[in-house]
Amino acid sequence: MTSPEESPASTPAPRLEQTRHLASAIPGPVSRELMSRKQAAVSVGVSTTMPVFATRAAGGIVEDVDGNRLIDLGSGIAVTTVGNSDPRVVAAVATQVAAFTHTCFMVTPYEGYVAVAEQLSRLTPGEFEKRSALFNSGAEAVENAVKIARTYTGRDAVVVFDHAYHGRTNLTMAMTAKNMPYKHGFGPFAGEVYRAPMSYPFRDDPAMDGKLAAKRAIDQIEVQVGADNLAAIVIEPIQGEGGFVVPAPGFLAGLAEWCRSHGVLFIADEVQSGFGRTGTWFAVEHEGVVPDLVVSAKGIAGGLPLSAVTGRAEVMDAVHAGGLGGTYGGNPLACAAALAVIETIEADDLLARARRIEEILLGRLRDLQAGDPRIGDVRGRGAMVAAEFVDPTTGDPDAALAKAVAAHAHAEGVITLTCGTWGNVIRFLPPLSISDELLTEGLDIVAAGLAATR
Ligand code: PLZ
Repeated sequence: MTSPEESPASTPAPRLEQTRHLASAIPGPVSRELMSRKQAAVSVGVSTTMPVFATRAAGGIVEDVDGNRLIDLGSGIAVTTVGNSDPRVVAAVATQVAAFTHTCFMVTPYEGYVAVAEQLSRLTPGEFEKRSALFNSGAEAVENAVKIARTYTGRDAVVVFDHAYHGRTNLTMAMTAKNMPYKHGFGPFAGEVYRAPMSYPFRDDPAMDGKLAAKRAIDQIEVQVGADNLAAIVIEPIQGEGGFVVPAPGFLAGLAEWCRSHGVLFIADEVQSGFGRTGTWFAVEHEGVVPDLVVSAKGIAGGLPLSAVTGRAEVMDAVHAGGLGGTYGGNPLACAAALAVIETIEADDLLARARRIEEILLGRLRDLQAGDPRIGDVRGRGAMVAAEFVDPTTGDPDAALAKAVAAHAHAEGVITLTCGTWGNVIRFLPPLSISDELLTEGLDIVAAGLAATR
């Protein structure tokens, strides 16, 4: 691995020291000042996990306006997978921004967009001819995947799952499971979206293996929707906001097989789980499942806004000419960044790095779990790992504990995110560029937070 300090001389080194450092309380005075400006200028609807304002970030560190250096266990919600301001991404974007910033691909196209689509054809699962379309956000790409599936199948209904998160636009709010904060008061929502039971091994009956969980979902879909009305199943292979729920082995394959035999498209929302995060390019690969359409975003472009729908050529080309697009979709800067991200993941073997991070995360969290019954479950793959907190006697979700542990980490300079339907899960999403030392130090602080709440 190349640390930011060792990056090639031809690319600008971020020179951000890779150590945690507390120069002030969290938040410090400059962040406090900015937070009061935020309150006076930014809608209260847009909230922040930590009340500190960033100035620079690289490797495994985010530096704030008060000179604090925070350990990054969040990657801006699974976005800066190759590391923040990775020198190769910076150089690619700098070259592109100096050449041209925008023409609109629908007006005068450019090579970068096509090159990203070619790479997606190569990297997504499935040995068949593929096409892609590029967009700006995860939600926008999920919406477009549904549009494409409806056109191809001539059917309306879409099935999503308990605990699912697919975005905040109208259609994707309908697809997202959790009311607060994502949906509350924002309806009415788009129709023809149906919810099926997810495989959630920690909370399912132990006898409910992947096959049975798939059968449970399929039975409900057949009764409540009917395969003939169903365009697609949309599923996160490992759920993100919903709690890093890893379905039981065989669940995804069971659903995919049923889809195939009923002319229903299987769409993998890999917005959070994709692009190397779990140690493979896409998380469905762990289950040997080949989706008809794959949705990418977040990690694809190292922080520049880019998303994609990639899939079977006959499906993607069922749409009428001009039916897909948008002013900024596949913006040239974002495409340049994505090509550099792909090159970086391959050159630095970041898939192996994600698997090494998995060992560290799972190993440490399982050790903690062995001595602390409040950790009900430890799960995840690669650099997408979580601990679920419960009341040890009842098994009920313990959101207050997750919140207290995260607050302790924040005060000590570790960016830690929570998630889960009940808010009782702490998730670990470090950039793959983090050092073992910083990752271990971050985990030490989380462990100390846990001990402090006993
Ligand atoms: N699908 C699986 O994880 C975004 C949301 C943060 P956008 N997850 C982070 C928040 O509170 O808004 C996400 C996801 C999955 C779709 C999306 C949506 O991606 O790029 O945020 O639109």
